[in-house]
Amino acid sequence: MTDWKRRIPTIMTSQELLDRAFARASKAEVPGSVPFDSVKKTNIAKINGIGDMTVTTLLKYVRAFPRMEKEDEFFSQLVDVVVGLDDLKKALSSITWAAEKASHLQRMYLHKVKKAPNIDTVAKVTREFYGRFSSVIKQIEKDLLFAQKARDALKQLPSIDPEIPTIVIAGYPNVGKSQLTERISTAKPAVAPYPFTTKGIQVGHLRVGWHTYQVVDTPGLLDRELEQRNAIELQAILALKYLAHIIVFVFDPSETCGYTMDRQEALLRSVRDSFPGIPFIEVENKADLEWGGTGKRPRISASTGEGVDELVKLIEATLKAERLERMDELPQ
Ligand SMILES: Nc1nc2c(ncn2[C@@H]2O[C@H](COP(=O)(O)OP(=O)(O)OP(=O)(O)O)[C@@H](O)[C@H]2O)c(=O)[nH]1
Ligand SMILES: [Mg+2]
Repeated sequence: MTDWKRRIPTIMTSQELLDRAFARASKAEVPGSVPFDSVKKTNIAKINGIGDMTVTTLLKYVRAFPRMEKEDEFFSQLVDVVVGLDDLKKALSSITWAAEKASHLQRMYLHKVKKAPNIDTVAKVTREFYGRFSSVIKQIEKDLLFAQKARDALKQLPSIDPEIPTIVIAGYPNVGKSQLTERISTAKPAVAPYPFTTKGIQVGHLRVGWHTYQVVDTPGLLDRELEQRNAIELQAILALKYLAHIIVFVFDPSETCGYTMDRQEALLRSVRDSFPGIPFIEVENKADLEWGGTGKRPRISASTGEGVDELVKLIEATLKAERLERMDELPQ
């Protein structure tokens, strides 16, 4: 991922673009040999000022968005889920269209002003330019608004380094994934006592000895078919699919999350089926509460920290075993 995040400027509305351009143009005043000459030169300066400023700004917007063809699969799919790739492309191509149209009007009306035989015609032709130019910019009102919304959404996407081994924390909503992420990594995700607190992917780092790992907190998943998943859940699926070197699956046997263990177990089975070959670590969270637990898995408490050090050791050992396995696969 490049530095595009810093590059995308605030996208102005049609009205703001026009107000800014017309305000600047209203100050233009070019002296001439005779009044007719001065009016002509002044209006030429106004048309150029309005046209240049707006066209440059529109093209700057279009160029600031990342070129999806150049981005990796994970990123472009994430943008698709969060923003909608087709909608984004449509908005950007409308903005490009408006820039071209505006530039065309600018050239056409410059010519008309130059050819105008008298002051009245210059004024009339210039007014006509204002009208047509404004109408083009107003036509892309909704595209500019969309681009602004997309910009805000893109800026919130995490920066993920594909080179760093990545631990993805998954499970039902409200089981304590974010609390656990916060405990083991530098991430500071929101933790709250209701489902779907986490609405996007969050990334933190975990340092163990010489190694640094990425820890990715994901939105909660319900046990249901892929087609029924909403945009929030789909982000979790993308993280599992593209980023996970290891999946830590969190259970809440206290069921204070609001979901039964049966449903949580069913989700684990379906996630395991969907991502074969990725090592899973299953943990039972909220050990500080009064619950029996199943006795099948390590017990932890993301709240008190109980069992968390052991979990980190287990993650390390599992990733190390993975590394060795991969080295075995290399040609000798
Ligand atoms: N008692 C207890 N409560 C916990 C523990 N871990 C998390 N919680 C509480 O469970 C609730 C949900 O925690 P989160 O970390 O937001 O859960 P999540 O899985 O990230 O939830 P979503 O983002 O909504 O999917 C919060 O009220 C936490 O304080 C724990 O180990 N013990
Ligand atoms: Mg969360």
